[in-house]
Amino acid sequence: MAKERSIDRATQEVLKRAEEAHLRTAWERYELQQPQCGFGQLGICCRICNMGPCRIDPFGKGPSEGVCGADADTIAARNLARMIAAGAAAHSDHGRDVAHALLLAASAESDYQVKDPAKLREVARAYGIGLDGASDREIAKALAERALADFGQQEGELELALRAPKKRVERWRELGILPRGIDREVVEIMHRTTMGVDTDYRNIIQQGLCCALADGWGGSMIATELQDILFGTPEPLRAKVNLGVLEEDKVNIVVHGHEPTLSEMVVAAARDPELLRLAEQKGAKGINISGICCTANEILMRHGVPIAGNFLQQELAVMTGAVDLMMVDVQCIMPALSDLVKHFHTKLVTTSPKAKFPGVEHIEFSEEHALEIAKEIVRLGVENFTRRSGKAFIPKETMDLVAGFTAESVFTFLGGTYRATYRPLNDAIIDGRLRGAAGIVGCNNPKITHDWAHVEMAEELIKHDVLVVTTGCSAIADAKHGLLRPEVAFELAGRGLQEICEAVGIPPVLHVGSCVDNSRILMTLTHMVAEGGLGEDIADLPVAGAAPEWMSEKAVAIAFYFVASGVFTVLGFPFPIYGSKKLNKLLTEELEGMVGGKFAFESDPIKAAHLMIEHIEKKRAALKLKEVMYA
Ligand code: SF4
Ligand code: MSK
Repeated sequence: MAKERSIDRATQEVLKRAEEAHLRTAWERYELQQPQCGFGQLGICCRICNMGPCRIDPFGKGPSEGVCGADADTIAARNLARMIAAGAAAHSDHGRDVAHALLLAASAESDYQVKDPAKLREVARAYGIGLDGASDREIAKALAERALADFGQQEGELELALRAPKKRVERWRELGILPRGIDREVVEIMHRTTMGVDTDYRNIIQQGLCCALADGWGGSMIATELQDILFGTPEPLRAKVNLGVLEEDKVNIVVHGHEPTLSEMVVAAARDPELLRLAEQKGAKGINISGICCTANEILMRHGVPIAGNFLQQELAVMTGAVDLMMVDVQCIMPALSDLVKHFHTKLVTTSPKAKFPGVEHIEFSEEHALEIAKEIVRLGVENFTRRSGKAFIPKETMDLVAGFTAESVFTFLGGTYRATYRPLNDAIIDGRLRGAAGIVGCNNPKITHDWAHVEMAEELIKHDVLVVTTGCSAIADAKHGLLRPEVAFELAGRGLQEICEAVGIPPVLHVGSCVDNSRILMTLTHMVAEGGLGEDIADLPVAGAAPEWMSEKAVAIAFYFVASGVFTVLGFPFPIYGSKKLNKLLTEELEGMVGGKFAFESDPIKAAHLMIEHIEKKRAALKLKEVMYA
């Protein structure tokens, strides 16, 4: 059973223990949900107004419209657009909080400081902020204010979206999907999809594309860029991953969620001499911070802090009995944790005013008192160490990894320290040493064997000389299976990719960060176009994207902004749209003529990888590139 659930050994071991202890996990709860609602899966139920809930009969025997007359196309498009709005809102609200932290960093008293002044200046330049003679603090203030204004901007064009290749920007303008302001595009979806407004499924999806762009080139990009400014732009580094990073004899504090504003401070607090002394007094050999999900990716990328696991491992970390405190902020936190911790000594602490759990201790985070609050949380974890009862069950599995790649460091790495350029990457694709590049991102989902689709797909692509970049829980899956080690290129990559990995010293799968850091992939694609030789638009590049185990609304927003940016994107599960043939056709065929990208749905990761390879070949042929060297 455990093997069908996950390909990860540590996960299998803890799942076995959970079964013996009659503890439920997401996998059991998923089984208890069977059969899941067919109308929901097809996207043809609507409860937008109180004349409903309404549902459309997919077999054409029952009702073909809701009480108001909305048909399957309208209902499915509205539901999907609302998923995009929710995903964009989540990423963008994260970006807003980071912008607020940057504003605080402009004052001398703040716990936050500008750590990357070069990036501060680069992003300020993108906003057209005058830099002459200005101090870091002055620029930080001006930039934070401009970024914050992007959320409420009512007219005009989002400044960061104009970083995209010229042809792409023109296409967005022609289609009327260049975002005006971040919040505005989210709100407009909510308005258009309320009862009795937009009925045209094409028009609804058009706004969905616009809102998704406001996420990728707006909210998410603001989050990534400003985090780099505040916490430092990541550099390649070595670290470890999987539940085996928990340490029996140390205080284990696990941070889980998405925003690094607090977890950065927790990393600093764990080095506090007073807290380290306290840990010693309690009988611990130190304080061990590790992470789950994207907040883990954030502190891994910048500090090499180990990752305990990805999305489906959050409950399993608690089940080891070794976690003294789990601190959560926002997004991807299972409500089940609050009951689960009652079976263990683990203290669960919520920190965001946006995410409280009934009965769970809440220590509210504020950027104004960041370090003080982080110390309070770490202290609580240290004090809880003595409450551990019995021996912890920590699986031995850990894996080495190299992470910390960015649009900038790929640039430097591939170009060599003295020649920071994308030229070698583009040339490798042009010469056929590399077939192309692919982004594999997104979550885990108990509907599919945990980590399996991520790993299979990545292995198949690198075998065919496709360089893979990865983020989020996909990156953690690949890391656990050793794909983020440079040496894996010799075992699994095609000969062309092997030669590049050897020459440059990089793994064939590059970890570029958290979910908001998918914006790094947008910038990487932009740099590739700017370097020349691979067309004039992102849609011309021999690249593709995938989210083989997606579950979150945020993944829907991400998939849409990649497609809207011109990238062919394969999802492991279809969107809930199969109740509308027209909507399916629009997304999987017709979008390509509009935005240059389109969707495919394929649950077999090997077949999905070959859809991506076929697309890459199609683009190579259009660019009249040579045959790949080692086909
Ligand atoms: Fe039913 Fe129309 Fe109301 Fe939806 S908006 S619940 S389809 S009446
Ligand atoms: S954490 S959004 S489960 S990737 Fe970003 Fe993982 Fe998906 Fe959450």
